[in-house]
Amino acid sequence: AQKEPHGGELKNLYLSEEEAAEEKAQSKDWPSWDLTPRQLCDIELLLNGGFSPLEGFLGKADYDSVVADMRLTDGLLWPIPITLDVSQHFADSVSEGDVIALRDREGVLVATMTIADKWTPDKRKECEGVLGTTDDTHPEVDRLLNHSGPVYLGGRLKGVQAPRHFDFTHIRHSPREMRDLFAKWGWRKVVAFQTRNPLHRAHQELTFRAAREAEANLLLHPVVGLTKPGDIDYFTRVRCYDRLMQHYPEQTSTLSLLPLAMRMAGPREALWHGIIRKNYGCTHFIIGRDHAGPGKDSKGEDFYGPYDAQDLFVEHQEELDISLVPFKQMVYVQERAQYAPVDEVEDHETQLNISGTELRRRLKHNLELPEWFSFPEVVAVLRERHPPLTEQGFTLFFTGFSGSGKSTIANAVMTKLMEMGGRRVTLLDGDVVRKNLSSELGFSKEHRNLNIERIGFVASEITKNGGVAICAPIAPYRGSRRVVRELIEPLGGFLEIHVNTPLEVCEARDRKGLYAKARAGVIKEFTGISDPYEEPENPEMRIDTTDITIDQAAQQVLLKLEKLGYLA
Ligand code: PPS
Repeated sequence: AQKEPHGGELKNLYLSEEEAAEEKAQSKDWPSWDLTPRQLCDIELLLNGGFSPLEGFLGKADYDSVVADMRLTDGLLWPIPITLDVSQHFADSVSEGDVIALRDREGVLVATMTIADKWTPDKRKECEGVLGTTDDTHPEVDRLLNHSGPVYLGGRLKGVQAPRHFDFTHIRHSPREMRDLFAKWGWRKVVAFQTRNPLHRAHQELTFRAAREAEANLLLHPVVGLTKPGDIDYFTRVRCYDRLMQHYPEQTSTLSLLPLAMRMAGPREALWHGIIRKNYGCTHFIIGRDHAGPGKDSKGEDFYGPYDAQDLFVEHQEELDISLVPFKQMVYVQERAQYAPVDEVEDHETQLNISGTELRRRLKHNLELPEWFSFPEVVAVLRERHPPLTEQGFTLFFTGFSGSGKSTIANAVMTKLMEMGGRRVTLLDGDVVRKNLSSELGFSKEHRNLNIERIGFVASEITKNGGVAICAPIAPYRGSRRVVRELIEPLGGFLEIHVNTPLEVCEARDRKGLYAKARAGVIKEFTGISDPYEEPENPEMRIDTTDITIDQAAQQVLLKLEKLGYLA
């Protein structure tokens, strides 16, 4: 017999086909809520029983009890609140007892919920209780305090249509499907490994040992819902896992993807992960160093101790009814040419380790990654995803007064890049953009910001796909320049270049005669004359064209690109 799910019964909240069709027909006039990416993850695991015994988003009493005591009101252990947060506007439009339609982003009906409770939670209290902190460098604190809806709705769910996935469908399983597979394969003991990172030899070693120690089969169960902001995208990770699977003995191990939205809640999250794996039919769960850790707080200290998660798990081991397989950090011992737990390394031995940060650095600069660290096939996938800087896209964002020289320098830089070859370049000059993208816009603050955000969007797409975008608008407002930077930096290079030729010089040049018209009041809201320009505080470069030629200015930009590593 397989391990019982949490609370004794594996839930399946989906209606039968006929019932679902009926529910869908009735739902047309019900208030509709579009689920956020995070809520879509939660609802998938609620509906398919991954979160058994929950039958919907938590009501107020269960929520309060989970936050304070890690338990549902019936006493069952449940460490993480699963809540439906909505906007004030939507909350005001519904009442307890109403049935609402929950839809995905395309409007497809996923489930319906009868509202049992509607309340305004104390989010700070939730942060303290669940996460042990209100420091918003913690990504979940940030989400709760700064981004989530102010009102929670709780109630039972009726599943109509499972959230749809078009990727990796052959390795996505519900708890029922997973359990059936284990039964079919004759896997009685299964140890689960949770991860949100690419796996290297250290992890493989650790999972191997865990499976061997427990005399169990292994389920690699990586999270592909939402993980820590900044993590490697899951498409890349899953390709890595797939390559890695070839290095496990056949018949012993399998890979399945878990659409979980992580909270980075450390110890409490570890318990939750264990419960979910139990629902998937696993008997053992691996917890290593700093499980589901959110990184460092605003004072540079760890939010949770490295082995707090293991300790809390041990405390609740019996109730959890899934065995902990604790692990210390694994390091490579040079003299032994083997991996070992860090506390088993002798003083005279040399331990080697490549951190995540160091890995990213080496990928960025196309430096060697030794075989002891990872498998060549895995490294190849990572290199494909992180091409060296010479192949990565970037944006040059020139900003400055009209007549400062930004368009001319931008043009010169583009021409030189074309001459060098090997790069695809798009020039998004102020005038070009105003003609093709923003022809209906004027020069109010609102319109200028809209113009810059459009430029930013186009530049981000170009950068993402490995091209070079050269932008040269005035872009007088810090806020919209920051928006553009934040949009592009995660996708490739971003260089803000302040062409800080003084206003007097620009006005004296007055190449288009605009300054004269602005002084005469013919042109209103003219930047520098009758409209503000907020100076960049930390641009990557400043160029004053008062005393240098365009050629010299363009050279400065190229030398900067060379220095940063973007030119081959
Ligand atoms: S912004 O603020 O970034 O949206 O401006 P941008 O798209 O770069 O457009 C600036 C060009 O429009 C012409 N122009 C004006 N500029 C500033 N203020 C006012 N009121 C204005 N009216 C027209 C001007 O030619 C700018 O071009 P450049 O190349 O900068 O001289």
